[in-house]
Amino acid sequence: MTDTPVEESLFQIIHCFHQYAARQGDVETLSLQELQALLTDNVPRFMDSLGRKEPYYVTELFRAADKNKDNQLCFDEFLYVLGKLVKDYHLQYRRQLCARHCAQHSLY
Ligand SMILES: [Ca+2]
Repeated sequence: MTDTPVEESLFQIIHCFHQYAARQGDVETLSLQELQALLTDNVPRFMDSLGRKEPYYVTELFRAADKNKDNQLCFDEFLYVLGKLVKDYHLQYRRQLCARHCAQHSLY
């Protein structure tokens, strides 16, 4: 059975988490440096908006996601970051839909 596009995307996200988690230290968790690299390499659109390239942004995001304060993000904690990513891309999707609708109906 072939994966659906959504299943494929979910596997890609999980693979991406493990690929970066394996770079140093505990292979099941992300350090701050690993999270920084994961975001910079894989979600440039997210990082380009709202000054997220500032070092403090990823540090704050890491701190907020690290619920047990062990200075590492396990996969469950990473879901907090993923939630932020999905919300951001959903917003961009809605903006694009709106822009397309306005262009089709000559609303500019
Ligand atoms: Ca943690």
